[in-house]
Amino acid sequence: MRARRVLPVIATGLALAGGLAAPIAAQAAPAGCEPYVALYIDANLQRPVQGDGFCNKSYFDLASSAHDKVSSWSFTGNPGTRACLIDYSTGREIQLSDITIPPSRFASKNLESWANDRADAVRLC
Ligand SMILES: [Ca+2]
Repeated sequence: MRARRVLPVIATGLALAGGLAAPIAAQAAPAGCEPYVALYIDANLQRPVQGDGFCNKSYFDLASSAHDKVSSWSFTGNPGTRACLIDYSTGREIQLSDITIPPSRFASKNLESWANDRADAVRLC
């Protein structure tokens, strides 16, 4: 009876798949790593192209999906924490926007037209 021998193998495979799903979901949860920045290509704050937490760092470069494409961004975490959106132009750092987290623990901004589609990195500032 081959069918009886196959079933435990399928069950083991499902258990492994379930075990892999949990860490991926945990990684995607912004609450685990604050302060947390989300970057959006459009100004409507829908579906971020990149989200990143500052767990053990104070700076990160934007992914290719967000680099020179950001039109709006949001920042969440402890009130008073400040982040700056940065562009590098001919070796100089240009601050495009900044957000200081308010008592509500969340803020978002649309970039002004001169700063649109220029961001290269984010850092705590
Ligand atoms: Ca740039």
